[in-house]
Amino acid sequence: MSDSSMGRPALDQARLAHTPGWRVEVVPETPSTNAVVSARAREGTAEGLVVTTEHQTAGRGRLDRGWEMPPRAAIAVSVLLRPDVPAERWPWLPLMAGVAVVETVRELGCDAGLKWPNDVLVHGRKLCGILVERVEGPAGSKPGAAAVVGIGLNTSLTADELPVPTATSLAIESGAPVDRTEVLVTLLAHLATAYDAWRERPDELAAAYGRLSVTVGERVRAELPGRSALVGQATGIDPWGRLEVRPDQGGESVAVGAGDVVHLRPAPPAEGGMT
Ligand code: BT5
Repeated sequence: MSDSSMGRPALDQARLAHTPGWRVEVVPETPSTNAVVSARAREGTAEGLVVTTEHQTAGRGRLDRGWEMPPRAAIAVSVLLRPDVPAERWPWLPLMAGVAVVETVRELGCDAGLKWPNDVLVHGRKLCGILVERVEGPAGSKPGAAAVVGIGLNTSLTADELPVPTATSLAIESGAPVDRTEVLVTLLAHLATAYDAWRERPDELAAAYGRLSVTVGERVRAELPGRSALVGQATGIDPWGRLEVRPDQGGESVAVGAGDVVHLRPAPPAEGGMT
């Protein structure tokens, strides 16, 4: 056992095995739970597989970035879904997972919100990141395409262990020890509920996302891939999960579907305008 995992309990595999609605597997160590579940998806594994680990050694972030976590100090989990939903609605999946995470940590007393599209923030610091990857089946095959929903949630990292200064953990926020198994069981229950809502009552999920968003209503700068940055007011989320931004310089609202968003301070009042 490495120094950092000393005194940190292992996940309770027996309890996880009885998580309603999911088939949970715990692997001692893996480069990436998303890579494990993607491989299983390509083999045709059915929806509902969940893979988690005590130690993820080469976690993947979005846009080829990395995700770091010390052993037993965080949750790295990936879930295999095969949504019977038109492909154009799949961009909502990361937002759906974000709703499940925020509802989980709020239930544990942590006042988190969602930065578009799916960073879970507490007081502006990142508690959790989400990476959803689409895995194609062999052409014409059943069961076809899958979505791998990967969630990295900082549970008991100490301030010294944070990989970046903009991160935080549940233990730092609460000042109390955190039971990773309990958090994971709660998360999987919220994920099942959010997944059902997304498939059957998308307006309900969209409303929940809107309530939990810390981006909608903010002034933002959106870094658009291959284009110049867009600065304006975030006014809402469209049916395809894109952030609607009303540009400062006027003109039509722009729907931002990819890229990074930075929260800005409110614009100064226009000269000669009302204060
Ligand atoms: C994400 O990417 O936030 C998605 C992270 C998804 C990780 C999960 S863990 C289970 C599953 N298996 C995987 O291999 N991945 C998924 P992005 O928005 O690109 O943010 C990445 C950036 O967050 C990095 O470049 C760092 O700046 C920062 N970062 C890295 N580790 C962090 C941590 N533990 N907590 C907070 N920020 C972190």
